[in-house]
Amino acid sequence: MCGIVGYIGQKNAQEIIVGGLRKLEYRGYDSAGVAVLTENGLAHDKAKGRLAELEALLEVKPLEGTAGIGHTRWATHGKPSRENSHPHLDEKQKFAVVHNGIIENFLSIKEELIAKGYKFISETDTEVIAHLLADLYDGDLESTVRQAIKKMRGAYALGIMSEYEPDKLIAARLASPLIVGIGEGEAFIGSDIPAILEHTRDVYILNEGEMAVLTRNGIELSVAETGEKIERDIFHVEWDLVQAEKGGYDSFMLKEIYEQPQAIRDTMGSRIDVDTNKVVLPEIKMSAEELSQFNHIYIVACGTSMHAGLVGKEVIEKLVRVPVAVEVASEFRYRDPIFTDKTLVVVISQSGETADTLAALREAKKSGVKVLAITNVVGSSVAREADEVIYTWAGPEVAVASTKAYTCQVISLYLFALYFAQVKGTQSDAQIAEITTNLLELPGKVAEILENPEAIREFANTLTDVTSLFFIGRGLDFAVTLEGSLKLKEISYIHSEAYAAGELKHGTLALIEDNVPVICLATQPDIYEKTVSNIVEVIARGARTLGFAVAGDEELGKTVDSVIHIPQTLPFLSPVLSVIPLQLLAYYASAARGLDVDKPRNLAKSVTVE
Ligand code: HGA
Repeated sequence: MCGIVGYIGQKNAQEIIVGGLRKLEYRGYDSAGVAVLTENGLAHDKAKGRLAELEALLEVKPLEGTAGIGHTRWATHGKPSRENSHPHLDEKQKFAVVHNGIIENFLSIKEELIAKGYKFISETDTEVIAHLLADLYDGDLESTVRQAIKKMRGAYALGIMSEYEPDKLIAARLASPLIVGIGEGEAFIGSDIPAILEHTRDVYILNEGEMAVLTRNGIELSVAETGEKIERDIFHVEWDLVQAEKGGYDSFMLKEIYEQPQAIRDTMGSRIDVDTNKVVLPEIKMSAEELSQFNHIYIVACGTSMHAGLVGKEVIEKLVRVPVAVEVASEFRYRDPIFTDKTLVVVISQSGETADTLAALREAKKSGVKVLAITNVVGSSVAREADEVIYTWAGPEVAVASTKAYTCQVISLYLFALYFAQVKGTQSDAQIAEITTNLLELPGKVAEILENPEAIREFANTLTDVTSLFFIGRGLDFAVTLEGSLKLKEISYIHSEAYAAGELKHGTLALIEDNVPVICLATQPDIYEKTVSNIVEVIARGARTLGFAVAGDEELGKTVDSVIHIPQTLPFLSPVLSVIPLQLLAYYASAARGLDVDKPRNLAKSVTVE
């Protein structure tokens, strides 16, 4: 997620914090704020929009002090606004908190606090932390933070300060990155290295569930819940600023590929109730009756989002038995689609500003049809204009070629399909539980694939002189090959086509000749043998084949030239796994050709023109 900077020392905290936030601007954000301990106690200011808006306020009314915390927000819970931006403070303004991530159980904590009389002024999940600290405060900030952390579930990187203990900052993390910087008589908090690189290159990298107490005399690390002290080696940062912005990866795309386990976890987190194993979507405002009357769905999107929609179609049809048509937005908007009062339109857009998707949404709404949006950007045009929104909590995506947004869109479509199935009663509780249990295992399985990129890299290195290649698969595998092919085209400029394996012999097979690479997905058991027959057909024409099979499949390797296994899961969840090596393949093919992976020619991140 976005940016945290904290400082305690001898210098002007506001200047150091705002300077650090500026170094994090490249990640994208919608608002910013800072809190400083001044002579008159805890003071703060915040503003919607660019950092310059905050700076203009601070110029008029500077916050004088030598300890403070700051934040650039990229909204997940509540629209971008001054009220929702961080820091968040308790009612008496004694505690200030900045937070990256999502507090999954914030609603239940909020209800408890409201029952005790606490008043909330924002829509965020983060605000609960400030009130919780005020509620739990026992005269010792450190132990209070530990108690608060025990109550919170989800993902967080936190910067905390209190007027009661002015010579201290607290940093804590679970599943969101956080570092503390070591200085002479000063210490820093940063969500990313660039935030503090100007001031120090010596840092402690906090691990899961760890906490740091920063004073002007030093930094103490401990296990957040127990207080057990931790000894940690200092990490000396050798990176320059550009490398640091990419977290040490060669490109934003690779960084974002590797962020997928966390992004998927965040997107599912609070939406799967681990006690009941059911999906909860409190953001859906329409009633169960209203939702269950839909008997026809259009999924409308462009590019990668449309490919996510193709997976969604299979999943919704399988779980709910409601027909789904997937439409390219630029076509849909002009083609007079058939709407009835039982039609639901689902639009998908990473940025929420995709011009064709937005136009399609407006066409649907003009006809009185309900629209559900799946988007990554809170408060975007698509989110504002749709009747219902499910946010993908993928975090900001910088690389033009979308990766983590795609997997989170697919996850959101699974969640929607399951919720729809629950409402319509088309799946038993046991079936739903089996699926949600398997969904929760996906982040770990994605991480497993990412740990072993070597075989993919080797194959990608053989593609430097290739001018054309093919992807084949059936059913859900075909949907994934479309995305794999698009990714390869976008960033490696190699011509590629994804084909439904059974369609090949109706024309495209004529293009297969000696040494043409064909990437074959065979992860779907019900059509496995049919797919293998098609693979054999391309091999007979001289194709060089790379196969993808599910772990435990010892057969495919006997047919194809080389095989890569993905972990086992329910077959209809496999797209989230099988797409990962295809993203890596595109990345390594592009890198091997020496291309600019993050900024492919002719393309833009957010397509806001028709
Ligand atoms: N969930 C919090 C924090 C989001 C974030 O990480 N922003 O940078 C919110 O919506 O404010």
